[in-house]
Order: sequence, then structure tokens, then C-alpha cells
Amino acid sequence: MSEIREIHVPDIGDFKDLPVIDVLVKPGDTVAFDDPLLTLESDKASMDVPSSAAGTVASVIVKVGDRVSKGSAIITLQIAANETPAVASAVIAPVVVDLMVNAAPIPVAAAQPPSPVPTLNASGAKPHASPSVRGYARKLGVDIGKVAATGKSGRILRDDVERFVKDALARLDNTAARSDQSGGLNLLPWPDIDFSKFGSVEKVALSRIKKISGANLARNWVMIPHVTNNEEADITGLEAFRVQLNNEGGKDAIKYTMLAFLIKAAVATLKAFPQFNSSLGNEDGEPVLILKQYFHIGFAADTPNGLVVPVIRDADQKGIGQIASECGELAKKARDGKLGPADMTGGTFTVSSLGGIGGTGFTPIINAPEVAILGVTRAQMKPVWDGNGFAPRLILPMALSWDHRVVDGAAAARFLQHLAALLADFRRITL
Ligand code: CAO
Repeated sequence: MSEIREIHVPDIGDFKDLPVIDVLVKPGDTVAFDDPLLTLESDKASMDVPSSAAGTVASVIVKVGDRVSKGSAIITLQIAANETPAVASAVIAPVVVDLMVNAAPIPVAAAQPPSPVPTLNASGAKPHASPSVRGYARKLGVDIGKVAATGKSGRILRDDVERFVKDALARLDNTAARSDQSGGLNLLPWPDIDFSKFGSVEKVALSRIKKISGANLARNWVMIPHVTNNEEADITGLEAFRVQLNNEGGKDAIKYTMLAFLIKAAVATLKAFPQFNSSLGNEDGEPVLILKQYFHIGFAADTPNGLVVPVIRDADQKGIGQIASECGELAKKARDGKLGPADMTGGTFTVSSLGGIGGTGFTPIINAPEVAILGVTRAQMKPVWDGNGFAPRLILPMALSWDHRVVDGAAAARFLQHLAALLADFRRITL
């Protein structure tokens, strides 16, 4: 046998028509005596309304925004037969119950159930706290006996419970940071400086692309153990061939770019070193290497709004002319801000060319979840010893950043040697 009982707002002093700002229970919830049911807000503070009985919530009568006073029905509670007598026959005795949070106590009348097992604090004394604060502590899993009281006459306040939880979390964080030898990084906070103290400044909001790429680059830089290997490729013959192809073309001919040759040579090198065309994955908690049998090559494109990486799909199945014209179209789309997600996803390796701009070398950041990226800078004529004398050769500086969890320095050096050999004599690509 069980009984359905309405639970009402108890005497809340002079307060009337208080708005409900939170309903803390829903049908089906089990509540204990003293568990908070509602939060009300007066012009001075908010207060929790505790349950005057234990049971299962059958229905919730009030909702956020309703106004309640003493005697308003809050919920109906299904009370098991073995639980009813203690509460039902309890003598309603006037007691002082602190319904307030961070505010002065209000005298109310409440039904008193048999006292719960007293929780002792460190000093062995029974902790002194209102039902709502006890309910709040119970909800957070806090042993009220361990909470240090700051209220009048040793009363434990809601703030005390919150402080206890914050301290416990901080201790947990510190312990975690110590136990992982500061793997949690434990960095100094970013300096918050008012630069206008030193001179005039102008504030410019970051573009959407900068915000997105910045967050990705920061994650990749921090989470991937990057190493960058450098190599030089003699592209004297290749550049002569490229210029010849472009000179042969008519008015509407494709413009053969160095980038297109680099993409083609990168694909051939990835085929020879498949671990560079992979991603790190996880299967049943174990790391696995996902080797991709497709070759979608991204290239970094500088746009007025920031860096984007459009992707040439199946570059292994395309000729250099097609790669060059697709790069041109995608770079234009990028500059016009018209790239869609499909243009920028699925890449397996990235080429970042600063050759048209300048530089002698840089460290590209891996475009995760890829595991390597090739950066090239401006090719320059250099005197190169050919065994008999110095000969002028066009030398392309290359930088390969790679993920040390997946590949190692020897593999990276071989990758670059292979790539340099292809660029030095492009006929080798057919071998
Ligand atoms: N060495 C010497 N010259 C080079 C070169 C190289 N490696 N690569 C290109 N050039 C020359 C070309 O010959 C061409 O010269 P001409 O105008 O005299 O013919 C000029 O530079 C422009 O080359 P291009 O039309 O082939 O364009 P590109 O390949 O240099 O650039 C693109 C295309 C999309 C890569 C470029 O516009 C771009 O955005 N680059 C920046 C990429 C970037 O920002 N990377 C850094 C990422 S990390 O922040």
C-alpha cells in the first residue's frame, strides 16, 4: 500500500507570491525528507524549499515562473506504506529552519521525521546545517560532517558546501597535474596587458577563418610531437621544362605551376613511403595506423581572411595540367571566400608553398589528422660543386614536418631524398 500526498510550501515568514526560479525534481525522482524541491527568489535572496516527506515524485504541480506562498501545492509524492507513519504522524513543531541561501534564517514550521543518522564533523560535534543546505550537500555527494562552517554559531552555509567542492576539485587537479609530471602543462596564465599604456593601439577582430584555423593550429602544435627535416632539391631541369611547357601553350593554355609538379612528386613519394599518407587512430583503446590508399593532397592558400587548405582529390589519378588548373580554381575560390567544406576535407598530406613570396625555410605545422606536411620556399640559383667545378643550379629549399609518433627521422630523411631525386629528374616519376 502506498499513499499519494501533496507537498506544500511551508511557512516562509512574511514572504508571499515568490517566483519559482528552479524546479529541482521531476516525476519519477526519489526524494528524501529535506531534499530541495524548488528554488524561490525573494528580493533579498534565493531559497530552497525542502520536501516534508520522503517518496517518489508522482507529479510536479508548479513550473518555473509560477508564484507561490505558504501552503501552495508543489508536488504530489507517492509515499510507501512503511514510510508514511513516521512523517504523517509527526508532530508539527515550530523550529527554526534556514530556508535561505546566503541570507538570514526565516522561522518556519516543518514536519520533522525521525532524525537521520547524525554525521559527525572532524571535532566530533554534530554538524549544524539547515535542511536545504543538507539537501544541497547530499545532492553534490558531500559529507556535511567534513564541511567547515562559517555561519553564525557554527552553522554550515551553502557557500561552505560550495567552497568544500571547489577545494576538493582544485586538490584533484593539482594531484592529477603532479601525478602526470605536469602533463597537464600547468602553464602560466596568458598575460593580460593594457598595451595602450605604452602607446596608441588599434583593435581588430580576428576573421572567422583566423579563429578556426588558429584553434586548429594551436591544438596541432601542442598535441603532435613535430620534427622538421630540411632538404634541397635541384629543380634546374624541372623549371626549364615548366617554362618550356608554358611557352608552348596558347592564350587559353593551362599555366603549369611549380605547385602542381610538387603535388605530383609528393604523391609518388607518398606511394613509396605509405606511412606518411596515414592517420593515427584508435581501436578498442589501442593506437592503430590508418594507411590511406587514396591521395587527396591539400595545399595552403593565403587569402585576405586567412589561411585555408583546399584539397585536390585523387591527385594520383590526375595529370599535372589538371592538378595545376584545379589548384588555380580552388585558390581563386579560396580568395573569394567561396570554398565549401567538401573542398577542404579528406586531405591525406599537405603542401605549403611560399615560393612565390620568398624565404629560405620555415617549419610548417602538421594539418591534423594528417601526419606530415611539406613546406617549400623560394628556389634560388646557387653555385653547386659538380665534381669539376661550380655550376649554377636552381635549388629549392624543402622542409618536411612529421609526427614523431608515426614516423621517425630516418624515414623522413629518406622521404625527402626520394622527393628531391624526383624533382631533380622528373622522368623518375614514371619508374
Ligand atoms: N621558387 C621560386 N619561385 C616560385 C616558386 C618557388 N618555389 N613557386 C612559385 N614561384 C614563382 C612562380 O614562378 C611565379 O612566378 P611568375 O609570376 O614570374 O611566373 C610566382 O612565383 C607565382 O607562382 P604561382 O602562380 O605558381 O603561384 P604559387 O604556386 O606561388 O602560389 C598558392 C599558389 C595558392 C600556393 C599561393 O597563392 C599561396 O597562397 N601561397 C601561400 C601559402 C602559404 O601561406 N603557406 C604558408 C602556410 S603556413 O602559414
